[in-house]
Formats: sequence, structure tokens, C-alpha cells
Amino acid sequence: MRPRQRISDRFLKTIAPYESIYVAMHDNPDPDAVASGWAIVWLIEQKLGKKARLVGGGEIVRAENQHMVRLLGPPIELVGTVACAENSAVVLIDCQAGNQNHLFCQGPLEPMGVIDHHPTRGRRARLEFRDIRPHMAATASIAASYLREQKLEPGTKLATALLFAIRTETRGSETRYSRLDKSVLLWLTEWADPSLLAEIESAPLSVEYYGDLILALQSTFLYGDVAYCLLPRANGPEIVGEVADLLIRCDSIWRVLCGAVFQGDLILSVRTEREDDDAAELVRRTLDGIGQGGGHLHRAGGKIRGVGPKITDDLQDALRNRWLDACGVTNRRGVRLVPKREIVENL
Ligand SMILES: [Mn+2]
Repeated sequence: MRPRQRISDRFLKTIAPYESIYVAMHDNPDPDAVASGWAIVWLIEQKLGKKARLVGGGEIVRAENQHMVRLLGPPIELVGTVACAENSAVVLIDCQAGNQNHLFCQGPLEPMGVIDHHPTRGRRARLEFRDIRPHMAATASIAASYLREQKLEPGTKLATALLFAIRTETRGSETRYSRLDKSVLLWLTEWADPSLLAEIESAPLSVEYYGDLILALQSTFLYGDVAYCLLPRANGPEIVGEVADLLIRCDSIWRVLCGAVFQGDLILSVRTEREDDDAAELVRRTLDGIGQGGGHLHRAGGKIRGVGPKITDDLQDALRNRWLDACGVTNRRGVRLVPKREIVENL
């Protein structure tokens, strides 16, 4: 009997005929996108003897993620656009063809493959290769399982990146690990360097970070167990996720939206701790008709394009009302997370 073809074999077979290969991460790539993409380009190099390019748009701002790039040196290229030759393959990693958050959402090439762990929304794109597993904690687990299937032992840095990626994807309230996530974690531990990992996780923080943090805490309002926080400034797009992760750990907050204007767009992050919730659905209800978003059950994000350098009062009110509506909150009287009296008295 012929052994069943493994998914990594099928992946390699599908992309083998292409002359050049682009592995595309989502914009402002997070550790999961970076590490998974790195594993996939390395797999291609090792097994097909071809050099694939790992590309993405935007930037990396979160201190830990910058430190990860600095210490581990993943072969990422952050670019504005890509000029692709004919007979090129585009494989999306940690995002999907229907999303608007990657370099190839408006051409020049249709992605032919997807490796991801987000649920698919809307129309299912036609793809030559599809490996989408929403029950997995991280795309990095899927990518690492390809390496394991192909009997490739990752180097220390790649293994550390993959491990870090899985850990970041299970931060905040997204804490579910599938069986494959767990077995991959164990396998990676053999190659990864725990001290490098610790170093990444305690990355140095800038003075601006503390400024952002205090402004975030001062801008947080509670409506029962629902929190709303609009940051007056943002040094980068990742701060909204960071603040949302911090706020959701508060024992009296069960749902949080954190937003900020960055380079003219309003970006937002949503977290929920409620078992029966769907954070991606909350984002979509909040942004219905005015923006786009998606994500997971407990963590999600979204964007309203072109709101200007500053958000208007009208949009601010609309956003808060939409969020509270999405959460079914009827009492619109919010209280500050930190009372104003305390802020003023201790200045
Ligand atoms: Mn991911």
C-alpha cells in the first residue's frame, strides 16, 4: 500500500514547478507570521534547493518583536510593493486571500497557496494549495509540523522564533492549544534556546513606551465589564494590541476594545474573555460598513482607513456606541479605569 501523502509533501509538490516563490506575511507582521514564514522559506530551500523570498508590508514596532528580529535575524523583507516575474508563486502565511492586509490583496499576482490558522470569512478563494486550520493556536505550529514531517531539524534561532511565535499567539485570553500545538511545542523545545527566548521576552523598552502606557490607562473607560480605550497617540500599530492584552488581564474587565490613529488609519484591537464570545464577530459588528476586521475567538483586530491625522469627535462617539451596541451594553455612562481625582491629585 502506498503511504498517504503528507500535507508538507503536497505543499512542496505544488510549488515545485514555479520559478520564483514569494512567501507573504500579513502587514505589520507579528511573530507568528515572521516565524512561520521563515520556516516555510527554509523548508523550500532545503527540500527544493530554491531561494524563496519572505515579504511583508508595514513595519514591526512592538519592542519584543523588534528584539526577536534583532537577535534571531529572520530573512524578512519589509517592502512597499513587489514586482513579480512571470511564473512566480505567492504563498500567504498567517493571512488569507480574502483579507485586505497583505501585499498581494490588489495584485500584481493572485496568491496560489495559503497556510493559516484564522477562520475563512466570505468567499473561498480558488487556491492550488490550502492548509487552513482554525483550531490551531498558531500558524507557527503548522509550519513547524511541516519541518518535522520532512525530518528537518531547525537551527537554534529558527526554533526559538517558532517557539516565541506560539507563545505570543497564546497570550492574553487565547489560551487553547490543540494536540498538534502541544506536540510541536515539545519538539521545538529540543532545538530552541531558552535564554534567547527569555531575552526576547524582556526586551528593552523606550521612554515613549511608558508615556503611551500612562496615556492608555488614563483613556480607559469602563461600562460594567466592558472596556473602551481610545489612545490619544500611538508610536506604532502594535500598541493597541499590547494595551488590549494588558487591560483584558484586569479581573473586572471581560471585553475590551482599544483603538488609535496610526498614519491616518484608525486601528483597533479587541479581546474578550467570555467563553461564548467571538472577538472577530464583535469587531465586524463594530465596524460594519465603515471598516474591516477579523481574527480569532478571543483576539481580533480591525481598521478604518483614512480617518485623517486625528479622529473626529463624531467618529469617536460612533465608534464607542457601535462597540457598546456590539457588546449589548445599554448603560452609556462610563467610569474611568483610574479615577480622574486620583490622576490629578498625584500629578
Ligand atoms: Mn497567527
